Amino acid sequence: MKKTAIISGVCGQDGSYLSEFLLSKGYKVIGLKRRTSLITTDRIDHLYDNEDFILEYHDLNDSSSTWRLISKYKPDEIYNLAAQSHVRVSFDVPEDTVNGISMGTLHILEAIRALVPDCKFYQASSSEMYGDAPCPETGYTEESRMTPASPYACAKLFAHNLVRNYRVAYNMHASSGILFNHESPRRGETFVTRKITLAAARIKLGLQDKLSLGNLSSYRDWGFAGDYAKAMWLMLQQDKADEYVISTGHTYTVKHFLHEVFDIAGLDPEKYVEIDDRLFRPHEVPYLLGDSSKAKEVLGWEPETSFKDLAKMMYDSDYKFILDTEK
Ligand code: NAP
Ligand code: F7E
Repeated sequence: MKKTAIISGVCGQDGSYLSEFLLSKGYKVIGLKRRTSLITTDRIDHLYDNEDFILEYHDLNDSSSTWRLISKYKPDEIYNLAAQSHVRVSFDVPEDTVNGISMGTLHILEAIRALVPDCKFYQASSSEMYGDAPCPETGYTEESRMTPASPYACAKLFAHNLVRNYRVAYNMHASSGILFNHESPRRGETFVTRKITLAAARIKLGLQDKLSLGNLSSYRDWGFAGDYAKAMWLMLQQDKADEYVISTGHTYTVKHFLHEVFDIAGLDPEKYVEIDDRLFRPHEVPYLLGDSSKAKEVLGWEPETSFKDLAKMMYDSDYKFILDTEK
């Protein structure tokens, strides 16, 4: 019998890669999307013809939809990827961000406990939970101190703790992946990597002449989203639920990413980049480096895409995209 998996936030970057991955493994995938005034299914449009891919409306802030869908499909696995995931925006809409992430996760856990106690659960935790806590030389581990630095990160830490609590209190198979930044050609256009690759492509094609950025000195441990989707699945295939850091073990500044991409494009960033104070955050996360030794040892997971390959993959894809759509 086919396994059934529910993915919340299916229209997002990770939802699309995870859907492809689970369908390739023979799952029936129930993708949950929320109602939006414009169509947001671009990343999953190519999956529509697959009879094992079903879309349903859901919202993290509507617990009735959570309970109804879990009751209807009685899934074997649930991947909770939905979130207002933009850290800077979480300072502007803190209540919506925090409610969705914290109460949305609580409702899923409660529905699993009541309706499908054997269902395995994955929570999309985040490296943002470490905030500005001191980083060990070899990177943050599952045991490192967490001092979140945004409403988004505070809510993610609440949900992370809740998952651990339900795992222990009710013996639920509930795991958290502490994923460090992961990017791809499908990354949202307002995250810094995609903003840079899109701008470089437009500048190269003579369609843009300025790129406004905020803090260029923060460090991020950037991996490829396609590699990280596999790690989510691996966590739910273990006998015991647990929490795992998923990262590359390399960290670079935003400035380094900018130069990498502009070098690929044959452009000088000094000519085009301007710093806009409005893009700085009230509380910045200055340095993120992950130590994913536990994932390697227990899950057999390792990242497969280098920083340079990721930057090139994203620039090449955006160059083609802009050429096809705007030129
Ligand atoms: P994403 O592209 O922003 O996708 C998030 C999805 O959640 C979107 O499809 C969004 O819908 C949906 N969503 C937002 N608010 C919702 C609500 N109230 N109810 C239902 N759905 C809602 O994010 P991602 O990069 O794929 O990340 C997936 C998850 O991993 C998120 O929880 C994120 O916080 C977490 N995470 C991401 C990273 C990373 O580097 N990418 C790292 C660690 C953790 P719309 O399409 O309608 O906006
Ligand atoms: O910022 C700096 C910014 O928005 C990265 C989310 O997926 O990963 C992501 O969160 C850095 C920050 O990602 C701009 O200040 C400079 O230091 O691309 P970002 P993020 O905040 O690290 C984590 C793991 C998640 O969980 C989140 O969901 O880049 N930066 N100039 C800028 N950032 C943006 N967005 N735009 C700029 O113009």
